[in-house]
Amino acid sequence: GDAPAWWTDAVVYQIYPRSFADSDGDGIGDLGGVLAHLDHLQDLGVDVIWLSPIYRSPQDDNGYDISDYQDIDPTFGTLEQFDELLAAVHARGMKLVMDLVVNHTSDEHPWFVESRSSPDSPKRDWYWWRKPRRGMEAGAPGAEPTNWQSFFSGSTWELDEASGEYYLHLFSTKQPDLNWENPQVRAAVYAMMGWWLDRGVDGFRMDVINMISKDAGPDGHLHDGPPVDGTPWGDGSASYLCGPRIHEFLQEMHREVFAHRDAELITVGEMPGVTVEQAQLFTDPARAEVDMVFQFEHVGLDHGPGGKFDPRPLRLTDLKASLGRWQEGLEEVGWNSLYWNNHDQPRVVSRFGNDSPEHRVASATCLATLLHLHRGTPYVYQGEELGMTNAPFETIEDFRDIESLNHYRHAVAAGADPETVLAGLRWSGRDNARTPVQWSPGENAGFTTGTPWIAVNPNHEVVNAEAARAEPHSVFHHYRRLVELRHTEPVVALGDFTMLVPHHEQIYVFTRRLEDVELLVLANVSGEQVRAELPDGWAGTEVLIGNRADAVAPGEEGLLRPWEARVHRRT
Ligand code: ISL
Repeated sequence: GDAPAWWTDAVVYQIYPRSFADSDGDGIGDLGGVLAHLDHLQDLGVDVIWLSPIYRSPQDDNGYDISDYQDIDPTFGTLEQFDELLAAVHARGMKLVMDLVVNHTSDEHPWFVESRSSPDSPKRDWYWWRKPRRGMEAGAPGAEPTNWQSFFSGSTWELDEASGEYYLHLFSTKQPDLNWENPQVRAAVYAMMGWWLDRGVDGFRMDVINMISKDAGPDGHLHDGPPVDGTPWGDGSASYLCGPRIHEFLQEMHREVFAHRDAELITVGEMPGVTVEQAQLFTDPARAEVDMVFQFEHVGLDHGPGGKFDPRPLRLTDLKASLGRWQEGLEEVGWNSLYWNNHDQPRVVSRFGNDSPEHRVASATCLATLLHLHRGTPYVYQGEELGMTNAPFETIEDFRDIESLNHYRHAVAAGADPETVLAGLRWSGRDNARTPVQWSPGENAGFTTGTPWIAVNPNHEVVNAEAARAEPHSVFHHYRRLVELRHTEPVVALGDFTMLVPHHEQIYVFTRRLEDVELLVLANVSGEQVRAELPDGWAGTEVLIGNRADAVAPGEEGLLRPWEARVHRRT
């Protein structure tokens, strides 16, 4: 067949600019801060940097609400600075991927301002405008066109008083959904994407891209969804996740934007709710849609019946079953992306590991080893390579994220116990991932000389880049070795995957094989010592990488220490 795509042995590093590094003392990270820390990324060895949105934006959802796709928000810098950053990234042999947020715009985007100006506006149809429910007064309770609940609490519909019509917003009221049924919308988006590619960017991470096709029958009618317990709302996801035209739209985008370019680009579609079967279609190269998708199955395994703010403990067998199924499902066609963290998820060392001083480094490196030895393209989220933890938020005033603040307001108004709601936010809130990157043990962790927009985690005195870079057995150096391994051992990138002992609740074991090279990955995902005999033929084999400085002769004692992970190699 064809040579494997360049991104099969690449590692991507995600920057959330607001929280990465501040260069001008306003307390908010910016492009100057990114430029100042490129050495750190080059030392880590990553191939690609994905920048969360830096476009002009009112920052209602930290930049995922865009009011100008072709300018940089003054908070982050200027287009000139962006060009400088892009050149610096390229000069270091890395690539730069932009966040593409085109399911919705900001309500302050000129397209929406024009659309809202009148029902007769030529851009009215660029968004989803609907009359009140039949026979009901605009604004009356229950008069929303459908019962859908927003991702950020409340209805997905906001009434525009002037016209008496509602507009759809799956996320905040300031994030109206674009109407992809309208060919002008699609053409405008493709032109904008081409503008960035012409400028030299190397691809896109596509925000909630499986939500752009809504299931509106021929008459444009949208349907109610099943009720969501404890709310007046319904779950509309059947009408907007992987809707009827999603593959058509992505194929068209590929044709219009990517097909005629011969640069080495990368596309990854963020797709909440996507199944393995759907992902096979999205990532089959023959269909020309996207290179890979972010799936959400493994980050939902510790959600209780009440959703993400209703936590329950993870069962390792569930995690293995899920990731194993994705490995198998995308073995023949398509490709996996691999991640524990991003700007929407709590920190993995606090979530699936153990962030106590005793276990933090071992559990962070154990989880890293597991993820990076799967088949797929790994994504490292800023601070993950330092073993950064969740934050000690106390009161609701400590939170900044619109999702958390809205959830608190709605839940408490509906009668929930505020302490219980806060406990859920502390566990799952997105702000856990958004506290400033901890560069040094000094003031504000070296993030800013001003007042940080969200509090720095006090554990920066111990957990920081300066300390991690100086300590050979740190989380940072372990990540660096894992990235290097992917570049030097073809079996890590391309080998097939076989899960072993799927029913064991503490150990995670699998093999990878490419021609005559075979790897055995063995990890104790618990804080207790466990018995783990090496499978036949593995005794005495070379240990490629392990996460314990005091590694004993591999496997000879038949024990794995707490959070121990090892990769054996044989030929
Ligand atoms: O964390 C979530 C809310 O519970 C996710 O469902 C999240 O909203 C979903 O992954 C979509 O995320 C993306 O689009 C959002 C933005 O807020 C997120 O930061 C972004 O990653 C809207 O643009």
